Amino acid sequence: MVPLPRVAPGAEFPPLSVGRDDRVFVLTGAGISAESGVKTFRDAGGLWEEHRIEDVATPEAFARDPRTVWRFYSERRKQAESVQPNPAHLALARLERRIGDRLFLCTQNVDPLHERAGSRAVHHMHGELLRSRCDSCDRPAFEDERRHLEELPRCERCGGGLRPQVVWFGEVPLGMDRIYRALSACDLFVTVGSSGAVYPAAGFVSHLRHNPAPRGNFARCVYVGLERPENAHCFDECRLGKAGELLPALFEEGLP
Ligand code: BV8
Ligand code: ZN
Repeated sequence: MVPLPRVAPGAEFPPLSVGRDDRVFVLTGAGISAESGVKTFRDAGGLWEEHRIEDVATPEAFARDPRTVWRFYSERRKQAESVQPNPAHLALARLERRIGDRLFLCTQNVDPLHERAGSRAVHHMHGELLRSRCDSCDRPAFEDERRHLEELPRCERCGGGLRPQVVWFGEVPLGMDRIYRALSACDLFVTVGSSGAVYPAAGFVSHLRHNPAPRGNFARCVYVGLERPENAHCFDECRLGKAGELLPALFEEGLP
């Protein structure tokens, strides 16, 4: 029986200690970018211009009405130009500088804020807003900050249609094998700012509940965010508060 999580304001918890051999898996969601001015999915009420997000962010929607989908992503590309990382992103970049490849930073976000904060190894499991790829040929995804509001963008190589390099509902997230390898090796799992509504990301913590780490221990699972997530019961602790306020002091100072 998994004990219920301790749910309390983040300030009531001591910093997380990270041992010199400990491996840390951090999963971030839209909540980490909220203080940078990027709308979360919930704040948008799951809506964008009277479309349900699940209806705009699907391959079927793109096949049916690529202009509306490109408008949705072009709006977000425009917003991405002016947003800056907040103290939460900067805290994770600092953690990477301290523990190097013992940190696996996996984000559900398609914004570039972790990179802008200085994080070097970021795994975008749902893709990246500022990249596009061809829907017809195997040309690799490429940097593309352009907004496509009128004519549909064409691939220079084959003339096929371009699409945003993001993972839509119904599509397989990127690098799942890498993710599960990092999950099964971690001693500490932290989710920051995710409502725990979208799978498989929301299921990572319960995967850890049922699969011990190599040294036989079970990873410690900590949630940091404004409100209890839907998968709160899988965590050991839920530290409530804003990511920008809690992350800078989340990991014990003077890590090895
Ligand atoms: C897949 C890219 C098979 C595009 C995204 C029925 C039941 C269960 C599952 C399903 C089902 N029917 C279908 C499914 C599967 C489906 C799914 O989960 N649907 C949901 C709607 C039920 N999932 C999929 O289709 C996935 N693919 O399953 O393939 C498979 C499975 C396993 C292995 C292999 C193959 C693909 C999903 C990816 C979709 N693409 N993004 C784009 O961005 O446009 S998802 C998108 O929504 C985000 O990337 C993110 O993942 C999700 C939003 O979630 P959050 O990040 O959590 O954001 P949210 O707004 O919800 O919450 C914000 C939180 O922050 C809140 O809790 C809030 O309190 C907190 N917060 C706010 N401010 C702050 C804060 N916290 C801290 N500080 C603050 N200041
Ligand atoms: Zn092409």
